[in-house]
Amino acid sequence: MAVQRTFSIIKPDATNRNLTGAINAKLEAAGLRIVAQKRIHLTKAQAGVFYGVHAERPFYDELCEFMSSAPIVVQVLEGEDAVLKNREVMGATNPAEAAEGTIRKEFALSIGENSAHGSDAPETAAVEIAYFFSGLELVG
Ligand code: DGI
Repeated sequence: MAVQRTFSIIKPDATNRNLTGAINAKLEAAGLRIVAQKRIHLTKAQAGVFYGVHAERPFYDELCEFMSSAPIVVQVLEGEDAVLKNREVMGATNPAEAAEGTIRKEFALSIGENSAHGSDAPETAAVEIAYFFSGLELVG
């Protein structure tokens, strides 16, 4: 597997509890390199565009409220098999089902307030990276 890039978010529940460094330590320990990172505060409409694929789901409004409730840290991670590796470090969506040592097992509060986002495929990663970063901001 070649070097890949993926998109990651440290979500409001985690920034609120000052967990950015703790989460970054787990990402870096897994061999993922943070090649871009910034702290932003989304509007609800911006969160809605990002999660547009979930627009018909019952939790969509709650999700957009949550993602715009406090600052987030958006990141581009680079490494071998980065998409899958980041999904592994993040753990299952529901923290009750997340494996030991994962970000969501250790830090997530609930299935909604689950501390981290990671792209689910290289194609999604490219779209998500382009939503938040310009090429000049990616410093590999
Ligand atoms: O890729 P994931 O973040 O693991 O999961 P996903 O793409 O299925 O869902 C995106 C986010 O939507 C997830 O991180 C949290 C939220 N979500 C998913 N399922 C539920 C949910 N939020 C609530 N409140 N209830 C759900 O069942």
